Amino acid sequence: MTDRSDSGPAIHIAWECLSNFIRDDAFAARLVLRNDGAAPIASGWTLCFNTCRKILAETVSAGYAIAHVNGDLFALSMPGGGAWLPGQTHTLDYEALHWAISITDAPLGFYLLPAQGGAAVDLGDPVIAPFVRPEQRHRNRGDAVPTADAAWRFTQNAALSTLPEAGVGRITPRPRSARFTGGQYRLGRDASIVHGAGLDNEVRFLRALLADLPPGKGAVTLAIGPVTEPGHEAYSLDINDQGVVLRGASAHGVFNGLQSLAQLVSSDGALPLGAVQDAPRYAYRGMMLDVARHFSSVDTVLRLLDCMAAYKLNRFHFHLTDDEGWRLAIGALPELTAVGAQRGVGDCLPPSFGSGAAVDTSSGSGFYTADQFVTILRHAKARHIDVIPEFNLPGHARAAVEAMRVRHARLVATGDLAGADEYLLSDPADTSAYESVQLWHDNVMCIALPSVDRFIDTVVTAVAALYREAEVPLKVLHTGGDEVPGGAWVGSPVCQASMRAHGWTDVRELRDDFQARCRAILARHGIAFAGWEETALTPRADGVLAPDWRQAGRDFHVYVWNNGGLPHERDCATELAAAGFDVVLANATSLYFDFAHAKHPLEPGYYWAGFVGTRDAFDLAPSAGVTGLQGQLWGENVCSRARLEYLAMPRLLGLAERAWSPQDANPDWNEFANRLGRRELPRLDRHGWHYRLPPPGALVENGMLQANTAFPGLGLHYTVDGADPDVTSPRYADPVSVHGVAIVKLASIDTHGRVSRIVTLHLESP
Ligand code: TNX
Repeated sequence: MTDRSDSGPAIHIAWECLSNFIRDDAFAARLVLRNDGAAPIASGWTLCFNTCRKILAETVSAGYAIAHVNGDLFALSMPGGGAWLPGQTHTLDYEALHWAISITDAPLGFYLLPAQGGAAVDLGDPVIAPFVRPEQRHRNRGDAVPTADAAWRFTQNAALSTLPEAGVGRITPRPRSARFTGGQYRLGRDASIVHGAGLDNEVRFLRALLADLPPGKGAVTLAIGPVTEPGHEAYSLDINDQGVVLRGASAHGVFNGLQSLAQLVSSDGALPLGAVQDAPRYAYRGMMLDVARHFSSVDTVLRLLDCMAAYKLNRFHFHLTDDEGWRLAIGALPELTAVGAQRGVGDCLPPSFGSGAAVDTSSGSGFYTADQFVTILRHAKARHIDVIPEFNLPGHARAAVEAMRVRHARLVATGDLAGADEYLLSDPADTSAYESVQLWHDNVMCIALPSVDRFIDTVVTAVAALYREAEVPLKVLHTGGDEVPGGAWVGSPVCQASMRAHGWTDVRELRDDFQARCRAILARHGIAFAGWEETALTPRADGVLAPDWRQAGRDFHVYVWNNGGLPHERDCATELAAAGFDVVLANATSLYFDFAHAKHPLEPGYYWAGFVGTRDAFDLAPSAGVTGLQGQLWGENVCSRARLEYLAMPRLLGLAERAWSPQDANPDWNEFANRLGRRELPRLDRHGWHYRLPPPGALVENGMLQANTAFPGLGLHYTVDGADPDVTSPRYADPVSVHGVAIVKLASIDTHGRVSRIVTLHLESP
């Protein structure tokens, strides 16, 4: 047995939201900290942690101090306090912005910094008190959004019904036309493949598909040729008693048809006789993954690409850099990953989002080597997915800024002053005071420095070389451009000198010039410019934001996240498209898949623009003139592969349906919900996807338990003896008498026995 005193300090941490009703835009919280170690913790300790909720320093209980370090990192101390004795508890209250109604709002990633510079000790996340009282469950007194509890879900699901087999589409996203005539054709593992030129890649996918079937014959023909539907992604699929003929307008069309074929074939090789004619509604059907806030391994990325391909998504927006991480090795600038891809206590970036003090084990550390990045590009290419890399400039750039500061210091120390300045991204004399949305104070590049242009050119050159190595064209590079905090640049002597020299009076002109330089650098490399909506909007003479006509053009790709966010309820995407920009709709209210699926304390994810259910993506009515749609997986809460998959799915299918399927004034949610419950979720189970299993809706009325599910067909099990449900528990079909029962527990269960969040109903004692 290990003696506790050998294993270092142990601190039990509990956190509770006391109330969101203290004011409209602040809440009160309590931290309870107990020294569970055998030894006292010497006076002068600091307890650091992350929280997305800005703590108001002046509200902290007397005797304690909580300082904002930077970003989401805070430091709690006890100025003048004595040693922290074994068994001793510190209880302190504080207030913070804006509210806390879910686990995502709790602080996390605690670590102890002992006095006198001892090594940091990771303590993990707190025990979070359940959010039960109204003042814990709602953002403020005026928050009328109901909690997504069992009764609420029951009402939401009540309009759904189980459709007859023939009423449920077989292909997702729904194709333009699919007619099945009855009868089957059987494909076996040894089926013959006849194909034309240029389809080796598609033949490989077909072989892999056939390899999963039982032994047997059959015939599949793959060809590139004319099809009835328009566009290079179109395909036609004919299944008759002679075999399968799949024709695509291009290899990509054939690939799309293979995804449909894979959905049609059952595990015994049976295919329905019939014909499919299909083509996408939008050219751009994307997913964005942010690997900066939390790193995702190569395997996790490849899995996401596989899933995207299965649902005919064709653009992967790879958010590679942000304040909290730079994830791609750039040979010429080793600090970018040596410093910028590591988080923890040390010569690297500070812990964020609970990533902890230990650099090596931190979920905030990691990057792709050049070879790994090429692997990702090739994997995407084989699936006809274009990878759009994003390097976020000039804000959201702290990882790069910090890394280049370290590089600067290294070269200054060797006396190489010119070399030191070569890639510096910040002005050492900058006194600008600003705070970004994510609470950083130093995350904006000093855009008047020529070294910033050199940096961009060096990075773009390196990235272009990786694309060449992967034999993939680099057509578009996303430069971010979002959320630059007001106040940046105004205190920088370098920026001020540049503005004087050009006769500019507003930092806006400096920024416009920077963006023009960026576009020129990209143009020299033959790459089109992309950015978030901020890059395409500019204030009119009256100060109101509007599309920047000077920049408009199809080679300018703008990603709209704040649709409706222009003043006067104007539709930003429509206006930008009308102005001539190439617009991708990526709006927070329907397509931010980092948001919580529903308003529930245990549902992970942000919700600053609302809660986003699968139906929100499915129901989206895209703005006129857009090139396509994209789902966003911002990474603050993507702390593991399981979490990534939980957040992505099944919303990704709602996105795919809306982006591919023909426009439909009345999208049939019931049919789609049946398709998910009966076809697609079981298919995802076969690949071990950790999609979100919706907890059942349930209520008890007159002693009868009634339950339902968001996706008809999904297994719904219950117990009445207090045990947690599993696949062996009774499966709910019809209302059940629960007279005399004290506790009912329900869960959705997938075809492999994976259990959703458990729903517990405490019944009145009889
Ligand atoms: C806003 S909207 C961001 C990201 C965050 C995200 C979290 C936009 C372009 N930027 O930096 O990760 O919200 O939901």
